[in-house]
Amino acid sequence: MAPKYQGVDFYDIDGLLNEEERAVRDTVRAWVDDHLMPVIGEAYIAGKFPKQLVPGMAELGLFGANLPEEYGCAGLNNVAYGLIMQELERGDSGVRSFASVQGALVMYPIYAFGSEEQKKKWLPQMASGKVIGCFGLTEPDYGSNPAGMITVAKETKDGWVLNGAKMWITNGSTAQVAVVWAKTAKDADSIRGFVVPTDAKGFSAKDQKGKLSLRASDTSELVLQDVHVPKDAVLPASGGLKSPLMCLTAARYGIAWGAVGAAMACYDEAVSYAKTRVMFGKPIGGFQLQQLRLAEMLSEITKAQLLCLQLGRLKDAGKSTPQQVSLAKRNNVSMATDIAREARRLLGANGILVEYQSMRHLANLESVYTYEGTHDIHTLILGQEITGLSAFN
Ligand code: TGC
Ligand code: FAD
Repeated sequence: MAPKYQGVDFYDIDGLLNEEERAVRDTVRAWVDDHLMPVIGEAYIAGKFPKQLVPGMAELGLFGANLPEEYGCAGLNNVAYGLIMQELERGDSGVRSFASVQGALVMYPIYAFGSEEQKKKWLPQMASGKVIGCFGLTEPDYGSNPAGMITVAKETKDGWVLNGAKMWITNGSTAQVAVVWAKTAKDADSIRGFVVPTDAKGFSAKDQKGKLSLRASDTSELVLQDVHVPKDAVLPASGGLKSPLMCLTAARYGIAWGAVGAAMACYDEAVSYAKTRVMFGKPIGGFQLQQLRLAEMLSEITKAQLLCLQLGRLKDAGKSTPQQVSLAKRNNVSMATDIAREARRLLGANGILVEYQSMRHLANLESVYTYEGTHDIHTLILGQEITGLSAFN
């Protein structure tokens, strides 16, 4: 099915993609236009994730799409996976978030650190969207510095008992399963991941109210009060802060691509508006000031697209580093936020309406700027890589 939307592609990046990558992108592109775009404005105003989209996303294989087919996943390469994230976020960051959390933050740790039994039990059900997951790392007092977490898991005769609270957890109130990170002793090296069914006694989730950003996504606080889980709830190969940080690298990679999608949506909206809105007797796109805006947008999007593609090729070759992922997340989210703001301004008063997209993307991108490592934290990660000196504390 040919998508209606043709995309921003000033440098023929399409020509650098293989047939499968293009086909995946076009399929998701058409699905976003047909199924996501008609409902997203209403979901955003209602402040709820449009969960009726989940079966369609699962059918297209969008959950954990770069994980192997033997576990019910699509087994795509990382460029195709990135293109999925780009197209989803062209629709809405909250919908991309849903897929990121499900795939990179819940399915990936089960795949990377889980036992064969855990993989067989959870991955096919999550790929098919029958089970929704959430990822509990952040705590009320430990956001950028998860090493300080106070959630604990105490080993007992027949399992583990978890106590603590997690904050800002995407899908927290809708998930059937949570990957919860907890200390098994005092130090960060003792951090381990636990697969916790959300109907376990002592587990509760409460939605965060009053969000002015990422409104079409459910965000919750998790409380774990004497939650008993069996011995095999621990992810056996997890150990130390490095394990959750590896998950973050997987998710940040998708976000770098996703941000390009949000920027593309805003650019398209701005171009179309500039050509049709007449003021002082001619389309506003005929004024130099607006052309500067559009030229800057196109330049930044093109650079970000090339950055993502090379990062994806490096990842597929097993050569990408967490620091390269940080650079892409930091650059692309900042770029997309700037473009969304400029597009909104170009649209004048109409730019503040939900019927248009730019303001929704702008508000969403403020969350994306903060989660998965704030812009500042990625600056410090790069600073450390460049100088060999840590400036975190
Ligand atoms: P540090 O001593 O630097 O590292 C501990 C160990 O981990 C290794 N490592 C990484 N490995 C893989 N990927 C990464 N990104 C890694 N960063 C570090 C490191 O080499 C070391 O390994 P080893 O073998 O020596 O033990 O740890 P630190 O405590 O100094 O922390 C560093 C810092 C500040 C960069 C890290 O804590 C950090 O990234 N903080 C930001 C927290 C964050 O991003 N939270 C996100 C929560 S989840 C979320 O937001 C989901 S949003 C929903 C959505 O995705 O849509
Ligand atoms: P803080 O760490 O308190 O930072 C506050 C400010 O201080 C920021 O500007 C930061 O950049 C700055 N700062 C912090 N440390 C330094 C430093 N060393 N040097 C200079 N400046 C510094 N978490 C999960 O675990 N799972 C999820 O599913 C999830 N989903 C989320 C969804 C949404 C919508 C949002 C907004 C957040 C989500 N998060 C999730 C949490 C997110 O990862 C954290 O908000 C983020 O890591 C920042 O933590 P914080 O909000 O506590 O900010």
